[in-house]
Amino acid sequence: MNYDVFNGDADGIISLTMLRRAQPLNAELVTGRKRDIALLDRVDAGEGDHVTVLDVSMKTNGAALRRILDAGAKVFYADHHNAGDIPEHPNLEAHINTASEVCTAVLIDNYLDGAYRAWTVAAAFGDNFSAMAHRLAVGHDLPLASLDELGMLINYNGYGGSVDDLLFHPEDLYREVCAFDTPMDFLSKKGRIFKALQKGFREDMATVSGAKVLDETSGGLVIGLQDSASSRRASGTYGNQLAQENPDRAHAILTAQETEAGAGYLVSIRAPLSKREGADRLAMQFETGGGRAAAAGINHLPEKALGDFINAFQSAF
Ligand SMILES: [Mn+2]
Repeated sequence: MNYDVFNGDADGIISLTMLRRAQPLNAELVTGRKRDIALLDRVDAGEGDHVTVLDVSMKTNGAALRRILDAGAKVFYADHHNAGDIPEHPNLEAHINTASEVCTAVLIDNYLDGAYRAWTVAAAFGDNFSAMAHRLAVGHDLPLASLDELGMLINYNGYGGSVDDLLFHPEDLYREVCAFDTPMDFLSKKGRIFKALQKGFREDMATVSGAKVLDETSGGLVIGLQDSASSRRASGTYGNQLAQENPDRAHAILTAQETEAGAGYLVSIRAPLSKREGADRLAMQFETGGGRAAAAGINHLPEKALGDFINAFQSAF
């Protein structure tokens, strides 16, 4: 049995597309929304099985990876997130690079000697590596604006509170994308899917652009979004957009949610683009917080902790 395990964002979907164009293989697909990254927990592989893993942290999947390797399966693993300790195991082929200017599609591009460069450029745009996308395109005659929009839209499709929120299940979107050697072919043959993503994106962004300002200072902006699928889909891209328009300002987007723990917010924090630090320290002051210095989040901020959060945000930025 073969398993193709991949993040449900642009980098994951496009990395697998390139790999399977070059090396066709029938495999069971294992994926989910962008934030579902503990994907190897769902794989029960052993002797004689092949597992390919793309664009999910090896640290998060470490225990499941060791279980699968020890059970005798062969694993090909390519990723750019925090890897933790990479196991020394004869069954593991690891392509890990956590440098800040690398995404998984670039690792696959290197592995395949640039055979699907246009896809790599779209994936780099989708993972928010615009400068790198432009560098990768040098010497290739590519429609950069279209590749930028396609990468961004596939990335946007991965955001949501559950797969039910998403316009396309990432597995279905992969099946549509993987039939094409280039994103230009995909765009000309599958314009319907591109238009559906464009339309959803436009509507979601219109919904969130009227959002409530909860706090505003020279150093930061805190935005509140209502509890809706539109908010959950658009918040990530909206945060990136606000950050690009105001690079010296920190941002927090609080999306209202009802959970078993009660009413509260899903919080996404972005440090200023011009000084990418402090987001993780702020998030970790709260029970369900975590993330990186530049971008962090809190899975559930109780309603009554909103004032504490705004105070902590103001002193952090
Ligand atoms: Mn990625």
